[in-house]
Amino acid sequence: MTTPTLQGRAKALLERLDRLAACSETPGQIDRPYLSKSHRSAVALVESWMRQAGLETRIDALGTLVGKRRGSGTDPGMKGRSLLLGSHIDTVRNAGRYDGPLGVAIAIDCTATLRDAPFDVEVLAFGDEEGGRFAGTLRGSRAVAGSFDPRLLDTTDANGISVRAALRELGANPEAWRDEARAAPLGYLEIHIEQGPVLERMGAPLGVVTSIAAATRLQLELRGEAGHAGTVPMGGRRDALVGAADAIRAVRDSALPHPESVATVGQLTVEPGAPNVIPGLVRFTVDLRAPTVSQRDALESEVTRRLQAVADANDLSLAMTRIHASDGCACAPALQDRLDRAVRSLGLTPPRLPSGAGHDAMAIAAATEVAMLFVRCKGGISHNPAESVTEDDVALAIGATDAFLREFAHGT
Ligand code: HGY
Ligand code: MN
Ligand code: MN
Repeated sequence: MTTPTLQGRAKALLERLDRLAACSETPGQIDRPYLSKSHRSAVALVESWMRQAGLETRIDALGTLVGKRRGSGTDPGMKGRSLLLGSHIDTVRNAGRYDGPLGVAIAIDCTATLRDAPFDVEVLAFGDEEGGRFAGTLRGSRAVAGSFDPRLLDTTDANGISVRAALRELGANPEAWRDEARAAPLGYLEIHIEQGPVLERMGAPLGVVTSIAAATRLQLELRGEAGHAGTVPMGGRRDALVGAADAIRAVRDSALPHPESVATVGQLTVEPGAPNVIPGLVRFTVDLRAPTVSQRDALESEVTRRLQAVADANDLSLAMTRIHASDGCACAPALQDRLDRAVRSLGLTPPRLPSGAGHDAMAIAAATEVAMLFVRCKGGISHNPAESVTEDDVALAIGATDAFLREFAHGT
């Protein structure tokens, strides 16, 4: 049997991702929340890929699909030690098909390179990277890193279903969450689309990630007074939606003076939401990112100050809950250099760049050194069905991953 070329592997891999895109809650778009029916069908499909690649598979306590290739056993010092690879297979609403799954599919495809490595290799297909269904994220990767907070099992979705109950429906055993912490992993590699325009602007197919931004996600409530739209004079209304309009602008204005920071209102609901009722309650989210924890915290303080001023000016009450926070992480310099050599072995010179997007690597960094390889995506578009990569760039990503793993395993 001839060894498939990088191009052939990339073509087959992209066809697999096209099939995975059909695993969605919503026909005609990609919408795959953690522990949903579509996540379960995605787990079944990706598990078949893992088994075809000769990996032992299991679903862990937090719903992460794990594909394992055992080491050769030639080095007693490496017994039970794992190199971790992976990314996520859950998605945002109306998502693209590569954010997460591309990294999982490349990791599975490249495990063959580690056939006679002295250590185990595990491919981790995480299911809770995006958040959205349940407040909080990174449950799976935090469990692997040994930093999981079991209270996150009792978070409930909009229908009152808990993470714990949804895990059981997937066939996972959430009570075993402690067992998922890996003892001294050898390292973690995540391949991921850049989700930004930098590589495209530099004409570079691949990039080496230097760090991942710190992030905070807030849930806010502005509460006024519902009333009859026809009878309550404009003066003296306590209209929560007018207040929210001022709040959204205040969030944006908080970030404008800081070019490396971003602030976004992504979700908003209005109650009671009737055309002839003055809105009494608005709930919305704020997503904050900055290169460092101190810059992130300073931005959060500025947003909080401005939102309280908006509430006061509109005679509204403000309630704020931090539903997610990540300190981001630095990618290990030695692994960055190893990735750099791997990409250069293809005749390319990879830029080094930070990631504004969050990744499971942030959580895994609590337990081991992490590295990320970025793949160029068209227009930097992501979290959007127009997300796209080229077969050539995916072939290069596969080649670079093979080279990284070969050097990691054999120093060659
Ligand atoms: O929001 C993020 O940065 C990631 O896509 N979950
Ligand atoms: Mn994403
Ligand atoms: Mn992602």
